[in-house]
Order: sequence, then C-alpha cells, then structure tokens
Amino acid sequence: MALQILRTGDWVWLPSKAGGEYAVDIGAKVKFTDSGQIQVVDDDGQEHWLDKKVALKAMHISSVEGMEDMIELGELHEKGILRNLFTRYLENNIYTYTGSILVAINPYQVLDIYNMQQIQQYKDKKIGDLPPHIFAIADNAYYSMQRYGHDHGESGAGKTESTKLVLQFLAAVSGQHSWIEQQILEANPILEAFGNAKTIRNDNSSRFGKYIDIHFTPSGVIEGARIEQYLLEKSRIVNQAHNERNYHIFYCMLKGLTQDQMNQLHLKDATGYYYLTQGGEITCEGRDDRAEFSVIRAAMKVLMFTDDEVWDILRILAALLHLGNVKYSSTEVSNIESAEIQDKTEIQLVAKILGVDANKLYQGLTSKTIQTREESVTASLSQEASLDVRDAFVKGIYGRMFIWLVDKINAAVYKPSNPGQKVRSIGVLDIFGFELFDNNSFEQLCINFANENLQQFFVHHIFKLEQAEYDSEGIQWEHIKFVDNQEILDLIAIKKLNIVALVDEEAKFPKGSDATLLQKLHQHHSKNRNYLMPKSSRAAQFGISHFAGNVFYNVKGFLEKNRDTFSIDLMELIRNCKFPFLLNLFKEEFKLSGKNTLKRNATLGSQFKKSLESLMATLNACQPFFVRCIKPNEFKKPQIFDRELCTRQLRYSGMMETIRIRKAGYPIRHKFKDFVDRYRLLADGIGPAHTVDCKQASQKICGIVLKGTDYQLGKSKVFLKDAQDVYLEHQREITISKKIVIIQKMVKGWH
Ligand code: AOV
Ligand code: MG
Repeated sequence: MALQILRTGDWVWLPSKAGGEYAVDIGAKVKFTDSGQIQVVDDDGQEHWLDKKVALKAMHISSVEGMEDMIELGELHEKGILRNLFTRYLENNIYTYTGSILVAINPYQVLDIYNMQQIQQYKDKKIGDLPPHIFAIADNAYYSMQRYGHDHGESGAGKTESTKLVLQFLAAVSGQHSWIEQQILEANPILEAFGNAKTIRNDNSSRFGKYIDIHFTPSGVIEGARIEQYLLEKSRIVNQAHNERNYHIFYCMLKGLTQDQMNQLHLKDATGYYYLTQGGEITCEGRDDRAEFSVIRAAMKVLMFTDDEVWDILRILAALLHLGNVKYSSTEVSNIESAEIQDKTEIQLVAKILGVDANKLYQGLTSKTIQTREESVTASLSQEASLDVRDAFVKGIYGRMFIWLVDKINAAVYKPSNPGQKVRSIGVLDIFGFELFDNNSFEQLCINFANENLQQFFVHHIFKLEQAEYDSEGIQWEHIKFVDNQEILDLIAIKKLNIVALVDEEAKFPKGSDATLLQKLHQHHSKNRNYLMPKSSRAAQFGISHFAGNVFYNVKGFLEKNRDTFSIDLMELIRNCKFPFLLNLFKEEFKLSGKNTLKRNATLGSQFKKSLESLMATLNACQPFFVRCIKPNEFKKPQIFDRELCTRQLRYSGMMETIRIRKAGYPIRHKFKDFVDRYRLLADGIGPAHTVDCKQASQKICGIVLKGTDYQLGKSKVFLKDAQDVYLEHQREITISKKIVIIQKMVKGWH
C-alpha cells in the first residue's frame, strides 16, 4: 500500500528487531504522533518511538480485526497469519481455519468448549456456520463419511487430545450411548497407559502411532472400530533420558496395587527399580498415578479383559522390573571377559513369576549358544553384552504384550461387516510428532520418516485441492511449483541404496557393525543435498535435512534395534515356560518356526516401511480433513505465545506453502456478489448487487478498472492477484475520499 500519513489509532507492521531466521514483523498501534516522531505500542504491549520518516506498512483491516478463516485475510503473509493466530489465541479462540484445514493451538488449560451443549450445537452444521472448532471438523467428517481426520504437529502440540475430542464427538452424535461406543472410548486409557510416557516435550507423549477406523451402520450409528498401531518405542522400557519416565503403566501399577498384590509379585515402590529411575523422576506433575490405575482397570473391564488376563499382565510387568534390577559383575575366565550375577534374588523371582527354569534363565542372561552345523557351543558374554541381551529380552516381551493389548481391544470392538455391505467409516490418525533431541537414534529416524510421509501426503493433497478449485471454476492456470519433500523420502526409503535399505543390508550382514553402516551411508550419500555429513569426521553420526529441520542421528545401536530380535536361548526358555499368557505372546513365532530353527523376522525398518505404505494407501483412498496442531510454547503453559516457535511450525508444516501456492496463482477470490457490492462505485451505472446480474457486473468493473491485467472470472468468483486487490482498494479509497470532499464542500456551501 502506498505511503500514507499515520494517525493515532492506525495499525501498522513493525519490523522485527530480533533478527534471526524466524523473526517476523509484529503488529503495532499508533498511539501518538507529532511533527517529528510517532509512538506505537506493539502487540506485546511494548512502546516504541519512531522517526516519522520511517515508512511503516499499514495493516490491512482484516488483520486488525482478525479472521476465523485465514484465507479471508487481506494480507496472506507470514506476519498476518501469525498475528491472526496470536490475537485469537489470547482470547482463547484456539481454533482457526485455513480453508478446510483446522489450525489448533494447544491452550494448555481446560477450556469449557467441549461440553454436551457444544456437541449439540455443532451437530448438523456446515463448516463456517459457527466459530472454528474441532467438533465442526468431526461433524463434517461424520456427514460425509468415508473420510478421515488427520492430526499432525510436533510433540506436545495437541494431536492426541484432538483425536480424543473427535472420538468423543462421534460417539455422542452416533447417539446410542451404547456399549460399543463406550468400549471405543475406553480403549484410549489402556493404550495411553502402555504407550505414552512423560518426555521433556510432553507429559503425555505418545510413543506409538495409531490409526482408529470407526465403522458406522448405514443410519450413522457406530457399530465397531479397528485400531492399528505403529512402532512402539521400545528403548524407553529399559532406558529413559534425563527428566523422562518409562511408560505410565509401571508407575500406576506400583501406586495402585494392593499391598497383598504387591507382596505376591514382590514389588516395592518405583524408586527401587533401575528401569523406572534413570530419568531421575518417578512422578509427573499433574498426573495422579494411583487414580489413573483405577481408570485403567475399569477400562480393561469394559474391554472384556478377564481378571486372569489383568493379573497375567501385571505378572509380566513385575518380572520386567525385577529383570532390570539384575546386577552383573565382570569376571575373567581364562582371559575371556565374562559376566556374573552374584545376587541371584532377582533371577529366582523372575523365574518364579514367569514360570521358567532359574538356571536356564541365568544361563540365557550370561551366555549364548552358537549353533554351527556340527555342534553347538556355549560362549560366555561380556558384561556389556549381557546387559544388551537382558534389555533385548525385556523389550521383546513388552513389545509383544503391547501388540497383544491392541489385538485384545480389537477383539472387543471390531465387528466384521457382512460381505457385500458397504462399510461407512471415519478414520482418525494420531501419530508421534516430529522429533529432534540432543541424541537421536533409530527410533527418531523412524518417527521422522513417518512424518515425512505424512507431510508429503499433506502437500500433495493441498496442492491438488487448489488445482481442483481452479478446475471447478474453469480457470486457466499454469502449473505451480511447490516445495516437495519427495527427495527426502527418496533418500530415506525409496531410491536404490536408500538409508533404510542400507541399515537392513548391514543388519543382515554377519560382519556388519554400526561403524561399517556409517561408512556405507557416507559413501553412497555424501553428495546428496539432503544428507548431512557430521561436523566432526569422528562423530558416529549422519544427518538428514528433514522438512521440519536438520536432524543428526547417532548410529550407535542402529543395527541391533533394526534386527529387533533377542537371544535364541531366551526364546527357547519362553517356549518351555509354564506361563500360558507369556507363551501366547510368542505364538505366531513359535507357530512359524520349526522345532529348533527360529524364523528370521523381518527387520524393524522394513516392517515399519511396509506398515507406512499401507497407511498411505488407506489415506489416499479417503477424503482427508487436516487438523494442524501448533505448540505455542515449550513451557506447557497457557497464554504464552512464542512467536518464533510458532513461525517455525507454520513454516515447515506447509501452512505457508498453502499460502504460497495461492499467491502464485490468484490468491484473492471474491464471490461475484461481494465484489459488486464493494467495487461498483468504481464503474458508473452499476446498481447494488441484488439488483443486477453479478457476474456481468463484475466483468464490467474488472474491464474498466483492471483493464489489460491478469485476472479471471470463474463460475462463481472473481480471481485476482494481490496487486490488483491493492489497486482496487486504493481506487476505492480515492473515490470515497473524493466523495467526502464533495460532501464537505457541499456542507461548507450551505453556510
Ligand atoms: P501430541 O499428541 O501432539 O504430542 P497431546 O495431545 O498429548 O500432544 O497434548 C499435550 C498436552 O497439551 C496434553 O496432555 C494437554 O495437557 C494439553 N492439551 C492439548 N490439547 C488440549 C486441549 N484442546 N485442551 C486442553 N489441553 C490440551 V506427541 O504424542 O508428544 O507428538 O508424541
Ligand atoms: Mg500424542
């Protein structure tokens, strides 16, 4: 907009002083002006004195007022979007649309906007009829079925909470208050107990991905559901970073069991367990582990877990905790380092709880059998190797139990439909957010790989939507380029010798080690622009330039984690155990394998890749709704809006992308009627919108005012470039002020 004289009360954009990659201009209001200086107050309440000669960009009226749908912002730029979200957030309007995408900012406080009354309000309404809300998205999905909602955002942004709200809404509008609806809702406390944990970024961080498909009868009543889980983070069971916890269930159990039950399982409180104390925290602010345990127990009842099954689960958990307390010491037998367990208390306990032979357990934890063609030899393990064997054993059991839990829940909620009957369903996807820690390992690679996939899906879809609007309006347009993360996906898992494939190859190669893996990765990809070499050549790391930022991965443990197996001896131990529940967890493997040879499992990387592919295929077959969750601050606190943190998320998430695409095309769209109403004063002889053919009138206005420039008329809207919008607004202002001058003259003339 042209330079203008600023007056008190005007709104302007104040260039950011912060500098740096994510600094964005802030809104400010002119408070005072004199001949040389002006005083402005910015959105954060800071006052600034500025030289009057400094050209400040005036704020568009839509940015001053704020918009429920950001597509309607006159200024489609980063600062406009950011300010819009900011002002709404301060008023606890945490939801905002960008077209059909819902942006949700984590309020970090309980808002009274999710009650039954709200659910009823949003029922049967179109998007846009009421203020933006997660219920509006859920309702929309409900009335068009065969669609799915998709939450994404980084850790702690609010994906899991959004998912729960969508489920809550669907269960309510399905309207039967039936058993099955309750069962679906109660699945969540169980999954969260075993699959969520406190991390530094989120007190209830999902450490697995889930896709819940809800099935409806033709009349729209929930009849069942199916839950798919993805890649539980198993390393957490044996290892927690500073200020983090193990899975909630352990702490809940130790708080919630009766003394008698504790005695039976020989349990003490959480401080007594190595597996529960490495992060230095056994409690989590705002969580009541004891109360939570009753919730979990109640949920298990609803989902038809028998008392025996619940007890069996507790037995397993107790055994794992005892295993974590096994203390090894190092000894040397004829120059070979080996491990010894002096205090056998834990071994005895575990053997008793799991119904296995104590001696064999001891053997399995300190040695390994090497099978050659002719004979089998037993080799002792070093202390370090013993610890790895133990941890792998623990992870293997917990991981299988998690899968068992999901199967168990599905057995209760999944009702296969009659053949030939069309399934109506809504899927809700809630996956772990993009992760970047000080130390990133194989788990982070998998998580970030999943996020790359979802981002690709998002960008692609949004791009397609844009194209669809041009097509449906009959607009001629050039193919617009958009930033595509496909190349990164190619590097991770698609192109020949991709990272996942190399990790797999090395894991299967007998002499492969983390170091040889790193060598190969460097060798094949050092020239790839998305592959980053470590800053120091000695660092056992490689980096990937992800869509959401650069992440360096430490290769230590990569191969072991990818192999995802554990000692054959311990596997045999389980095969001979007298604990049917434990045996059952391994039944697939024991079924597949011959008597002594265990089937070589697919690696974790390749399994994960496969399940992602099938997820993507599902998503591609649906009509998606996106909920973009934004984390407003790193303190988990309400009413704090960290501009740079938000800018970063908006930028990498593709929200900016969406806008860029619109800008490159015809970002400004006015319905013919609105266009006529606003601009008819620029062309003579055009009456109010309701009295004329609006399309013809719009054509006439454009012909006169925008002659020769690049605009188009679609079937229902005028498509304009930004500059044309500015020009039209400017012309309108001039025309209005001329009219004011005329009126003033007339007024003067009367005196
Ligand atoms: P995430 O799922 O996106 O992170 P969550 O959904 O677990 O994030 O949200 C983190 C925390 O923010 C929750 O435990 C709540 O305390 C709070 N919160 C989120 N949304 C709301 C809301 N609508 N109303 C009130 N509080 C909310 V991760 O799973 O870490 O990627 O792996
Ligand atoms: Mg989550």
